[in-house]
Amino acid sequence: MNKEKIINAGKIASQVREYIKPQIKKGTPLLEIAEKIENKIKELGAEPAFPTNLSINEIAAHYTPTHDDKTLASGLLKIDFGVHIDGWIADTAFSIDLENNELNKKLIQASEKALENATKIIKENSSTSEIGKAIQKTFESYEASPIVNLSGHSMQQRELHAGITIPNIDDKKNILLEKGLYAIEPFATFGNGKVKDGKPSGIYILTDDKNVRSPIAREVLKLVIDKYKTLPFCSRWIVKKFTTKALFGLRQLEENNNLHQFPQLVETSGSNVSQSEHTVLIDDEKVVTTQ
Ligand SMILES: [Co+2]
Repeated sequence: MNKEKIINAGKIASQVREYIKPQIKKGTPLLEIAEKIENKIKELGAEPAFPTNLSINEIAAHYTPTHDDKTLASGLLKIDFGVHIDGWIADTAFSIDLENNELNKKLIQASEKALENATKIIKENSSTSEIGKAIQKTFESYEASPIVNLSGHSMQQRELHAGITIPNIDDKKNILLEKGLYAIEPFATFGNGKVKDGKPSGIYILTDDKNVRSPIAREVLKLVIDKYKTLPFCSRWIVKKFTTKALFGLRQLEENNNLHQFPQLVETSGSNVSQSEHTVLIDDEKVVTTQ
């Protein structure tokens, strides 16, 4: 692990969060918010670790604006973004209520408090289920439920989900955490507490670098292999580089199984979802890198 790069990525993520927060109002185009976040990350000397997720209400995750997106910020908005320096990732998220709605506010308090409690207890050798239990208990005190099929995750260089799951419930698996880099991300709802796949998100990840026929698909594939490698990217970034003609290339790459496209994740009962997230480095000491 490169501790210096991990810490710096975390610092940049918190700077970007404080920069964007006051600029998000009801009616702000999501496209503008995403571009501002991603441009600021680059201005501060890092790269986005994945496309900015701006998910509204019952969409829990994986909404990123398309190149021509017209959606305006509203409702319970989750802002989830990542920063990387040489593949070392900081992953952070926060939620905003743009409706002055008491239930939305309560959900946001619940996920913030759950995150606070989880980051307090996480350490080397803590059990993943204990962390999940702390999150679940916090939610119960707000009469909210966790999204049981979304969870925190370990991270490695250029690997956003590196194998270990940090659940938002007591899943009884009791995996003991080693030194490493972890994202904790409680999602709260008053609904069913489960997400299902929704529409395609325009967020992709490379799954196979095998050859593809069409020239534009080849060009896109080369960029993905060289630039994004094993990290997620989106159609908006590809269109920016190659114009809209690249959308055909993306479709081909998906059909040829070079790329996996993530679906949006939607709460099954259509209820609003809040999310809070920090990245924690567990080394000789513990550092919440994105705080
Ligand atoms: Co995450």
